[in-house]
Amino acid sequence: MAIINQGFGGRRRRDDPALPPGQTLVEDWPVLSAGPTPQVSTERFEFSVYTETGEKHSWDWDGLLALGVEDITTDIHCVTHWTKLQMPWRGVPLDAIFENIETTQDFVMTHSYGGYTTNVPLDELLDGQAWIAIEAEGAPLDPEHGGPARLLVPHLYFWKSAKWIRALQMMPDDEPGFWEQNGYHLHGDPWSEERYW
Ligand SMILES: Nc1nc2c(c(=O)[nH]1)N[C@H]1C(S)=C(S)[C@@H](COP(=O)(O)O)O[C@H]1N2
Ligand SMILES: [Mo]
Repeated sequence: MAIINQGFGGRRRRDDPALPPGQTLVEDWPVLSAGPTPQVSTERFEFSVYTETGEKHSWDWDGLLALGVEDITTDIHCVTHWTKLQMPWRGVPLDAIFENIETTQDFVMTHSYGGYTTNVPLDELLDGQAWIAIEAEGAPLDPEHGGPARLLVPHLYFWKSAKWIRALQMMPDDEPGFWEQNGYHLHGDPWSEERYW
């Protein structure tokens, strides 16, 4: 009789409909940072949106939270093949941030403390698709995971969820950010495996 050792293959849960193609389930939460962790205090924190008119819309920490914090439960998918299911987060929806912002431009470059950038189409940040996250798994975000605040765009690969978020810059055209200039896909949909280009 054959002994079938499911081993790691068993944990891949290949048939799990929540697992995008090529992804493997993790229970822990890996840290992936392209550089050192910037120390950003909530006292010094400022988040801004820059539009094509040169206008700057800014919020300090309390002003950001005053926009309204929501509970989110979502899966996250890293391009390095790990997926974490049903993570509890808390954050401010981008819908609240853009409520009083006028722009005709369709693309956003995100800017982080520390210099990281990534590009996302504006319409993929709205309608309940993205948040400025301030808590995960019931606690304030650890600095290594982007605390005090990071972008959370869970329907795209996790490199789009910029840690230590500082600003969003409106753009007329889609331009590559840090990883996109280094071979990652401009868009990054995990369900169609938009990993590299
Ligand atoms: N500012 C910044 N944001 C970032 C990164 C980074 O290096 N710097 N790495 C990205 C990548 S590739 C991934 S997979 C996730 C990892 O987030 P985590 O370390 O909280 O798991 O953050 C993304 N956001
Ligand atoms: Mo990543």
